[in-house]
Amino acid sequence: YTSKDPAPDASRFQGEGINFRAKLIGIDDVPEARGDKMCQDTIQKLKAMVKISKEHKQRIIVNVSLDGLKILDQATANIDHSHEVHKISFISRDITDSRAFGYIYGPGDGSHKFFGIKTEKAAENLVLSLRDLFQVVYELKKKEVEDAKK
Ligand code: I3P
Repeated sequence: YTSKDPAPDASRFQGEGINFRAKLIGIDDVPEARGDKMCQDTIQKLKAMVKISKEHKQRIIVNVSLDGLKILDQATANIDHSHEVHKISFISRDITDSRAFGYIYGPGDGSHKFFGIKTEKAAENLVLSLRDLFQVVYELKKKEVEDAKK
């Protein structure tokens, strides 16, 4: 992304934002804030654990808004996780599965957690929305800084 590209439409992230139906593959501690290989290994490990457990994955809603990314339980609508944009350090496609992706969240204490997600439709829709959200938040922040200088 460069500043020459048109800024994505911010309005779709305002208010309630956008909801994606998905399932939670799993959550795991990871040592680094970023890394494709680390994410690919972790999502494979989480998928293997789901297989062994023989349990159904939890059905979730992934909500994407200016607040960041929220994971809600589909059955209860309870917000299980809420992750601000600036605490998400990495997004990773699952190269073996077009319906899966993961991201790394850092609460700010130096630890990092990987969230593995299986989307109902192509994961690309959600990944591209997240990329747009990051640009929108970046532009808003930049504008805020510029306005403060005036
Ligand atoms: C899968 C199987 C899994 C299900 C998965 C299906 O079908 O029903 O139990 O995961 O859904 O694709 P198959 O046996 O034909 O491979 P959950 O039980 O965790 O929902 P998914 O594709 O959404 O992961």
